[in-house]
Amino acid sequence: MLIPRWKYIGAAVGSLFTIHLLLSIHPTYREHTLPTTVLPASWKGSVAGGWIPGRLPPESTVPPVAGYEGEELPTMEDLRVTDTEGRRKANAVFVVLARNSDLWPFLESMKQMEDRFNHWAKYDYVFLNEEDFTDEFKRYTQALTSSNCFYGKIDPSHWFQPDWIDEDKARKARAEMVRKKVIYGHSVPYRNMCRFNSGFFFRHPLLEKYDYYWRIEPSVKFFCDITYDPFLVMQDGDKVYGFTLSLFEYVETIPTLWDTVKEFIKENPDLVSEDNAMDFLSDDGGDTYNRCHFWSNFEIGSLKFWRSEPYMKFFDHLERAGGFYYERWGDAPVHSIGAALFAKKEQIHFFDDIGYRHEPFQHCPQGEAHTRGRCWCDINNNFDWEW
Ligand SMILES: Nc1nc2c(ncn2[C@@H]2O[C@H](COP(=O)(O)OP(=O)(O)OP(=O)(O)O)[C@@H](O)[C@H]2O)c(=O)[nH]1
Ligand SMILES: [Mg+2]
Repeated sequence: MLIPRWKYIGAAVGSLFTIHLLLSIHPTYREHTLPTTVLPASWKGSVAGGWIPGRLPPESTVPPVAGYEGEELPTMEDLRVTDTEGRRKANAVFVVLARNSDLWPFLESMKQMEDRFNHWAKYDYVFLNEEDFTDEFKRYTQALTSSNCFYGKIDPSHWFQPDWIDEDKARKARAEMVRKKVIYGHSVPYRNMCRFNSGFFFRHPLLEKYDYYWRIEPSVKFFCDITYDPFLVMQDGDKVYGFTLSLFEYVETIPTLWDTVKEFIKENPDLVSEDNAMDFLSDDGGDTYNRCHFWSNFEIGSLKFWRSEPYMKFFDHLERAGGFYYERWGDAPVHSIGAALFAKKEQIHFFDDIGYRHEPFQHCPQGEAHTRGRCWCDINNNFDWEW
């Protein structure tokens, strides 16, 4: 028989336990009373940057990434319980082409990339410039990330207008574009930038050891938390080019680009992929270019693809035609045409759930993807179906 005093203690403990069970129905209460809350932070496996395990949506509520059927995508559980050292990573890097004067606008982009993705993904950065980066540029960029930043100078032959370009002809073309009010029509540095991005960035020695890159520009916005690794989507899905926005090119900047492309196709039919995305580029089976292109200020791509024979030969052909200086061929149509012709169409990936803005357009994920990414963009401001 129980001594009466023990009877009361037992009843009190029982009541407290029942109340605790009832209160545990509430997630906030549950989160703060989990036994793991007394463990040291390093044991809890929270992802660097302080994600609280209890706050992450359960894995079952995270739908698979659109277009990605592989089984190797890291689950929320993987992200929760492993630190960077233990996480499977792609051989990838952020690539930033910038002037020293781009420092502060670039930090805006970089801070968002770190907060949305790289604080846990921990990919390195490669910065490229035709001049030496200043100590100030290096100090403030490196300070924003715990990953490594590498700073490279561009070989002058990869940047400046080549000697064999007829400067008289190029000057006249620029003057004509100024008359037609074509954006950046006057600018030689802009043309250097387009040519470099089209055919040279992936040959820079600092990028040699990497397979994938993500291009970031100054003053862009990343609206949503990126809770999976887009580089692994590229690698595991054998993708070569990823985009978030596509639009039409200004026709005045590319009057002879498509004829030059058609010449190349005619001379090198075997280099064109059988299952290509010509239908994205042309509405009449390749006769004319419909001016569609992926907006290359956002790109997640394969460096190996740009370095492969078909694209290198293609770029050489465009380079010899001189259109980077006699017209104002942009790296966006050049990359888009390259990806569409020399890759299979399923190797081009739409990162639908990455909210992104480069003035004046933005891609804002819709519906469930907006909630899942905790996006802050206005769902009504979405360029997908405009133009
Ligand atoms: N080092 C270097 N980088 C440049 C130069 N011109 C442009 N860039 C970089 O190349 C990228 C594209 O240039 P932008 O000026 O942003 O071109 P855009 O996106 O077509 O035009 P905006 O609407 O002005 O953004 C950015 O990352 C720039 O920082 C240049 O002369 N030197
Ligand atoms: Mg830009």
